[in-house]
Amino acid sequence: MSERLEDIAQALVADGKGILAADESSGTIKKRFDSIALDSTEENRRDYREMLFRSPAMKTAISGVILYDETLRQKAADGTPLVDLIKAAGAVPGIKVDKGAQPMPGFPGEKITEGLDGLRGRLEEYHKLGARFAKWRAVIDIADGIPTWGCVKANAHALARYAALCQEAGLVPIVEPEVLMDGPTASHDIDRCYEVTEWTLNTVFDELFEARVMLEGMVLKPNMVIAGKNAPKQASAAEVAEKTVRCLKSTVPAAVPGIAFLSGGQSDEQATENLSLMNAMGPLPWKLTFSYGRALQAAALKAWGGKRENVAAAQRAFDHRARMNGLAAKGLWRADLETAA
Ligand code: 5MM
Repeated sequence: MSERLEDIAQALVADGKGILAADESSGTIKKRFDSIALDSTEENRRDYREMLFRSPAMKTAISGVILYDETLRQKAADGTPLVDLIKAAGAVPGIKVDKGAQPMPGFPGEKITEGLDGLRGRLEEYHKLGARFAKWRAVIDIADGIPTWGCVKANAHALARYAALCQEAGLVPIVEPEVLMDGPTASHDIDRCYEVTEWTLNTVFDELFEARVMLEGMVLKPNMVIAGKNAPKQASAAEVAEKTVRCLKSTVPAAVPGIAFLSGGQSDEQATENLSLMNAMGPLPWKLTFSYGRALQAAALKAWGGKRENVAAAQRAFDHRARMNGLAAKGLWRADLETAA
């Protein structure tokens, strides 16, 4: 595979494919396993991820996989490095490199993502271990008086510093500024989400420009423009699609090859439907696809339940969601395909 950043970025947003976000940190994967009453041991985490990476849809619908540090170093039960399973499926291995969102001093209720110290050295090692792209997530919450300019600016600046370091190391940066739909309050309407997302993305692209990040060699991972999960009035899929595309068109330069959404707490089908509607609105200046964690994995995790005898059923569940989202990335998903399956 080409080592050019532009080519890697294009591969990540290849037609009908998207990214599997499997980079849950130790705390998050524990929460996921708690939901199926399974201990979060190193072996269980390995078995779960190996099951996903060996699923048939990896070859047809998944362009890349975002891993956590532990997974990048892990071997499958038969001794094959998990990274090699991903490559054998024709997908690109990636790595989460932020150290998580921490309370921002002086800004009650807001967070700043940490992890820039020593990042250059870590990226060099991750490249040697086979990663060809990276991910950094900034978290922006919406509540009374929140977000503040200080929080938006600091997070955008960190994203740009991270992206520049990635490109220096030969890794495509996935730039993820997530405006939360499921934060502590989450009662905002879709128009407030539009306003905050537009503000955040404008600030992020200003910072990327100032940090001399090559836009052709990156992928944006934003939230959709959507109401908070506790909002009394939820927007229709058509409204989410229309407002998201409008917001992105007014903030994301056409030089960016692709945009891969996070699912953010939407239901599996909602995340698929919204993406499909957006792609059906084309032509668009960039590819629009998925980089889902929960919306790709939830059904598979439940079907698996931590039991070896359920592996085939869990892989079928994962394949189905990956295939539905692959269709959505081309604007070709239909509700009846869900029930037909
Ligand atoms: C898979 O979850 C990722 C890691 O989260 P933590 O660092 O909090 O453990 C997360 O960044 C994820 O990649 C994105 O939020 C997309 O996942 P969803 O579930 O929102 O599609």
